[in-house]
Formats: sequence, structure tokens, C-alpha cells
Amino acid sequence: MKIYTSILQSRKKGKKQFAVLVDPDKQTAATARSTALLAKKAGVDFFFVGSSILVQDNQDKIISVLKEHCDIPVLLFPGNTMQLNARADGILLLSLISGRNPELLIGQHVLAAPFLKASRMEVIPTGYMLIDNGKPTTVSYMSNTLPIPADKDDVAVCTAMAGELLGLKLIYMDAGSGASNHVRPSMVKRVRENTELPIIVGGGITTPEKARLLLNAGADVIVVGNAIEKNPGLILKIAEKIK
Ligand code: 1GP
Repeated sequence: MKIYTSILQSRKKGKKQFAVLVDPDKQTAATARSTALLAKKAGVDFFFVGSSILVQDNQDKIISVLKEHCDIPVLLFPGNTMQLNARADGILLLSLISGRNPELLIGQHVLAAPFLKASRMEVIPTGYMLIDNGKPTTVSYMSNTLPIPADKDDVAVCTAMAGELLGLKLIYMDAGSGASNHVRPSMVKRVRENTELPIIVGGGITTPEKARLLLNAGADVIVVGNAIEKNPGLILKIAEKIK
């Protein structure tokens, strides 16, 4: 459990971490190479690779390019079992605990289990909570689940507590990729006060200031995808703020 241990140790030391979300559909070998080099320069902690839906068949290529140009751990952040890839260092094995779709609570996991057992990948059981951002997102549509309402802190708290009691190792609060509004800091704060687990927050984080707000509220790891695709230089700016 190398990667998870490093997350726990960072949390203990109060060291915040930064993950760059790489959607293989939005990358070419050239852009993946420059993202890897920028991320290395910025001291990015992780790449999360995945998407709710993939149109092109280039995930394998993109992971290879990232791994060729830096040593940053690549964690799969899969929308479904078709996105399993043994080149990755690990996987966030997501249970969509904010939803009530059995496929995403256990069904896909059953299908993935033999592959994951046979691989040398680090598997990190993650309680994935989708939080409403005012508009439907690809993930809310594709997962066929209702997100937790943005102002229902108690629901988020109880969901995270249940995830912890079930033995999950991380809580991921996600407003969805490209969300117009990120998760409210007040909700992150309440979840932080009620679980010991490391908290990842993503979705709609577009500036270093937004990242800082969420880190101050109690997030341990911030994830940024869309904003970096539009402006790769943001990797350095956000990293600077986080460190
Ligand atoms: C989505 O948390 C990630 O699952 C990142 O979202 O693309 O909006 O940064 P963005």
C-alpha cells in the first residue's frame, strides 16, 4: 500500500496534495508528454486517469507516455471496467456511495476483481460521493444516480461516515468534471469534522484560490482536470498555492 501510505503520511503531517486528472480522450501523445513534464516541474503528487465515458482507444498510450516522462504515480479513476489497465500504479476502486445504483456499488467490482487480484496494482477502496453543482454532469447521467444536494451537509456527513464504517479508505467528494460550481467548503468542513479518512475534492476547481478554499476547509487532495486542459500553465500556479 505504498501510495495510500504516502497519502496517510501526508495527511498526518498536514501536507496537502495535488492530483491532475487526465482524460485520455482529451490528450494526444504530445499533450500528455508536456503535461507530464509540467507536472514533474510542479511537484504534482498523482495523475488520476479516466473518464465517465471514453470515445477513443488511447488510454493505454496516454498512460505509457505519462510514465515515460515522469515518476508521478498513475492511479486509474475508471468510469467502468473497460478502463482497467495494468500499466497504472494503482486504482481508486470507486464505490459510488452517494448513489443507489448497485452496478456502481458492487456490480462492476465483481467483474473487475479477478483482473485486480492478478495485477500488481495497488487497490485503494474509495467512497465516491457525487455532489450536485447546479447542473447535470456526464457522471450523474452515466451513473444513473442522483447527486447529494449541494446544501445537504448532513447527508454528505452520514454518507462519508457510512463509507468509513464499511472499511473504505478514502472519501472522494466530486462535483463532476467541468462542474460550474465546486463542492461548497462548508460541506467539506463538515465531512472533515466527522471522518478520519483522507478527503479528495474535485470538480470545477479552476483557480488556485478555489483550491486553497477547499484545502483550508479540510480537503487533503485536490483534483483538477478541465481547467488544466484549457490552460496547462495552471498546473504550476495551483501547485505553488498548494505547497
Ligand atoms: C472530476 O474531480 C474531477 O471527476 C475533476 O474535475 O475536470 O472539473 O477539474 P474537473
